[in-house]
Amino acid sequence: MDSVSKAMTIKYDIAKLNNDFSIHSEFTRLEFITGEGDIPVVEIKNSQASGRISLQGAHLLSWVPAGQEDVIWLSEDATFSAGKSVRGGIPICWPWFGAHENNPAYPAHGYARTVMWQVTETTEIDNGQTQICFKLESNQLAEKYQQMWPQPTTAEYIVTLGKTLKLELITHNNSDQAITIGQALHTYFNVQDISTTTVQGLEGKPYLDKTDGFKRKTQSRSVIIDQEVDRVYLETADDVTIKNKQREITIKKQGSESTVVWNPWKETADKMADLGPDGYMNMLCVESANAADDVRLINSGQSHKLLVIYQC
Ligand code: TA6
Repeated sequence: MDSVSKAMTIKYDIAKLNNDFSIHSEFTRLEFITGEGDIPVVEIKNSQASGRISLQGAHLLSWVPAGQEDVIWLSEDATFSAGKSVRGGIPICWPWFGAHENNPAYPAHGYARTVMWQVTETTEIDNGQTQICFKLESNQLAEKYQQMWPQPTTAEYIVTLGKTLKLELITHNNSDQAITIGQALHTYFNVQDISTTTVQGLEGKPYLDKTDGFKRKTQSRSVIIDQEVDRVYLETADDVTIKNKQREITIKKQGSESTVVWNPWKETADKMADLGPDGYMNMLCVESANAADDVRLINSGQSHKLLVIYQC
């Protein structure tokens, strides 16, 4: 199949996706549309919340609990095109976090955020929430990705959207050897005003400071953002809360003992093409991760689950 026919298949798959997975009930509407850049997007609305997820990267773009502002920040200058990650939302960093260990030419944060994921199931849950499941089979991807990650591995991503947002990222090692994965749900939170925002729950924790040559430091009190912050906090299995005048967002997690906090601040943001004018003032990434010494070894035939719940 040539590239033109392939692109057309993606477009016409919308009808099949709706045929197989759409939900139209009294309380739930789940529908696939062709989004910007011809990339399929699933739109969900139920009695508790609404949301949007791009099938490229299984990238959640919006989560709006009823009566609230979007909890997720999406840059007004975000671009949507095949094979390119989107600035904002919840990029899935997988199967490595940050720079690749041995090959600097491989994409930062892995490739999962730039490839199409398959939808496997949609469900209306009794309590009014909606669940959608995605899958990525590493050995069904283009050759270049299989060269980067030759071990047959399946990633499953289960999104349960309601007044809380539950995200489960499960990695199955289908190969006959152990694998080591790094990952993160690189969530951009909509904080509206960074100057009044703090992150609580990281007090006393060690962190690696990327802005200072990855020096190991200790967080004394709650985190405030008044300069570029790019840190991997270690030993962080407990809840973290983002607080400001508008609201509190609590992050609960399992299968993760590292937490990345990132805000590029003005100078770095100005060098980025897609963060938007003063975008850094409205966003904060707090990422539930398996990064640095928290990467996970998965034995042959075994799985690892990263589970995160956001509540506000
Ligand atoms: O998670 C923090 C971080 O790794 C930062 O160092 C910063 O580069 C950011 O992610 C964004 O990365 P991206 O590859 O999306 O431009």
